[in-house]
Amino acid sequence: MKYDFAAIEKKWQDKWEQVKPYAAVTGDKRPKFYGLIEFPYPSAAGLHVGHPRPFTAMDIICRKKRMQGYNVLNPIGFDAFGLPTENFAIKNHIHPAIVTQQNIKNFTRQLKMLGYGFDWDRVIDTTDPQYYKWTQWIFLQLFKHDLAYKTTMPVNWCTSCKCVLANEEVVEGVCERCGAPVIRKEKSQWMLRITKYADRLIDDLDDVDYIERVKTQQRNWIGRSTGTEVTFKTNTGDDITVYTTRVDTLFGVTYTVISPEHPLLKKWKGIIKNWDEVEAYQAAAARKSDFERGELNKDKTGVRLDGIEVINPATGKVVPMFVSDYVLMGYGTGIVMGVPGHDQRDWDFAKAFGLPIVEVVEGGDITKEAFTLKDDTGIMVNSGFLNGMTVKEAIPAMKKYAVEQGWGHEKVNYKLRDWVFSRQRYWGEPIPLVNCPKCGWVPVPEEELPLVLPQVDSYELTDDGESPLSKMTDWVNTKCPKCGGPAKRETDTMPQWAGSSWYFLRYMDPHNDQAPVSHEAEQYWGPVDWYNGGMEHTTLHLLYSRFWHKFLYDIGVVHTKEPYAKRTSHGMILGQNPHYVGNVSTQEEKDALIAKYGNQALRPAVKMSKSLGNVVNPDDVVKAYGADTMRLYIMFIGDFEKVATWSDDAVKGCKRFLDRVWNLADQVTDEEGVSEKNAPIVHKTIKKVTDDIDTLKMNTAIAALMTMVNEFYSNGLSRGDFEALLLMLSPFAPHMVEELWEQKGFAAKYEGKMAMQCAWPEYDESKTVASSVEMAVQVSGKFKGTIIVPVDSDQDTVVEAAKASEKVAKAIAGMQIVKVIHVKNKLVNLIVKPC
Ligand code: ANZ
Ligand code: ZN
Repeated sequence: MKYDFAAIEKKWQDKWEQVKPYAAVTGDKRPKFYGLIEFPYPSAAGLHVGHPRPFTAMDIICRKKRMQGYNVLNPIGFDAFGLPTENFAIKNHIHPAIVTQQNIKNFTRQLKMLGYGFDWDRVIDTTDPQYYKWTQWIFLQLFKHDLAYKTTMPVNWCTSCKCVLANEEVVEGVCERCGAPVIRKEKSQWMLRITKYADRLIDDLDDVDYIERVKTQQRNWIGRSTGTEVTFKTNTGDDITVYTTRVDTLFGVTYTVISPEHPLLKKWKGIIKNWDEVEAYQAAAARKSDFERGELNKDKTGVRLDGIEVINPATGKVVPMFVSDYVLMGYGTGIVMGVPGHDQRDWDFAKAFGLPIVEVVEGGDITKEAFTLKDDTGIMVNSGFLNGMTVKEAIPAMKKYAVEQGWGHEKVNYKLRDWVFSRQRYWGEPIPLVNCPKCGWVPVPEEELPLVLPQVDSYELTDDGESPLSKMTDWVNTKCPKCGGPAKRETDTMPQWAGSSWYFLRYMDPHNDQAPVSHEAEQYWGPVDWYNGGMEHTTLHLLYSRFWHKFLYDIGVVHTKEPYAKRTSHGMILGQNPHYVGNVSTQEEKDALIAKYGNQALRPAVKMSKSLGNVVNPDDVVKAYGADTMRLYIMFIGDFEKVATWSDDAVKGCKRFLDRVWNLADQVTDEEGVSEKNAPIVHKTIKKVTDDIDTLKMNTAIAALMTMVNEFYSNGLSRGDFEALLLMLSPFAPHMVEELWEQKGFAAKYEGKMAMQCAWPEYDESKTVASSVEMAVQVSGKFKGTIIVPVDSDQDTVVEAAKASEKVAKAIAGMQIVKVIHVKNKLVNLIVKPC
């Protein structure tokens, strides 16, 4: 019989649609497992080949858990508000709601096509009023708890999207979405006080199982720093305060710097003799982004404030003051003490302005660069009572002294800013507040939620940067819910991050119209046991949703402090680079590519993009090879957390493996149970696959299954051997497995149960002991992977096994083997030369 994957996949998907084997049951007695992936944004382009990587991995984890007896919640939904849909709608004159529904339909088709075991009765859509009713409700609770406020502030403004961006959405000075420059603009904005949760967002990381780089990125983003505020006297009548983490270096201060935006400058206008120069400098700084200003290795600019004198409180010495844009107004006090001997930016500045550089910590060569180590290597010098101490000792000693003298105190600062929460766009949740001339901001009564987005004639951008809703006077003009007088609705909408800040709770109880989630459902399912998602969301979505969850904990909606017990992250899938120098053979052609594409031509793989024509569409892959092959390949492609490159040839290799499994069915004998001959490989493979799935090593799990199949081919196999293979392969290639399971009579044996409904196979440690061994294979000394062979195999067997591995076959194609180095049970090295 032929492996007709298209018919088989359709047959089983239809069956799953009917019997719903993936339904999660709230309150069930089995232990629960909640596996979550980041829900997709339903773009017009459909599922990207990057989606199946995390989706398939979590699907495999959940399928195995189900077979291990867990009550599994593996949900899916759509994060559907946001700019791309709105822009598409504007361009094509279709309502964004219609565009969204079309896109969701297409995504749903594709997700079902890939055979994912989602609970389809729990699908959520953030643009559904029954969903965003609760997003609005949570916002109102934040407002009522004084965690939402409106303020005029300089915000990041994308010149192309004509929209405010959160700090997290500005990447290296440009808009994360469109790449246009981001400038500073004064605007009135709704803000959320995420900074109130800064300490908890850092400290509670100790209680969760996140991969280390996610924790580190979150800690750095929040940027908690413990230092000292030191007050300096000046000749202006005003004292100034600086923030420093190196109060030990106070004897090395040779100047001070104030930020161009600092309000004291204006106050000192009459005292500063070169005011014109200062004003011109302020204007120039306003045009730069914080990113540009904070960059290291950048030429330092600034202006000395003529007429201003500052007195170092530790030494009594007078030092000058400068204005420079490397000091940001939004951090610390907006004024710093310059210690060029021990801070690189200060060193660069001192060099540029010919200022003295004084050594106060011995250990480096400050004529070449600042000496910045703050461990025990540095010893204090030129620093009065601190001399001879290490930096570690000097910091607390100086802090104590400053406190005693009354000009210093300890201070904790954070890099984290409050979250800019409003957007001047149409396709988002309306902010449910009314502005009354008498009562101020008044919440829309909760029983009137959802506050539904009104139909507008045009959701085009407005030139004044106001939301398109502001043009809907019928909607805007309303009555004050408090006093009944005339009032106006807020016309800004929420950012896309709102709906995704709590969606994992809604999956627990998606149809509840009384609460975002019932206590019963939340107590049963919370917290999420395992959440996988992209690294790019670490400082955005992950931080925002942890903040909302902590707030919901504080008001008694949820019972856990943290939403996700475990967080992992996957690497991106890259496409082949069509302009790669390796694709051409002559030097002229290579040079031409380098001339045209620069460094880009040197990379074999690049991000997939329409313009490069290297985008892989999951539809095409499934059509050509089937969903099971696609699933297998995307897991076999490489280490899960690393970047991987798509290869059509390797897809074919996975298809060949499934063909081999299919054909193996004909060789199964009538012997029941695991055969004696295969027992070691079966038990070993069960152990390996079980462990590997738990640790996201899907690629090595698949390799182990491939090895097992090879052994079955050489040893022959019993029904028990085949049954173990099918059960283990079931999470990876569920369609094919169910078909073979049924055809070979296993369904009949287990009361009509599908393989996925049967128990995950168990292994017996004592039976795993090596009858086979893993050996390293080299070709001319280069490592080409490993093979599994029977213990003490002779050289011929080993060489044959090595040649059968794809990597080796590729490496020796067109070569002849001139010598074999064989170290029993350890290594085989095939020395080759061209034929
Ligand atoms: C003197 C000094 C000496 C500093 C030294 C460092 C090394 P973190 O750790 O990130 O909190 N700083 C303070 N406010 C600033 C602002 N608004 N803009 C730019 N830089 C600012 O960094 C704290 C250090 O960053 C502070 O400690 C200050 O420089 C600088 F050998 O003070 B330090
Ligand atoms: Zn009122």
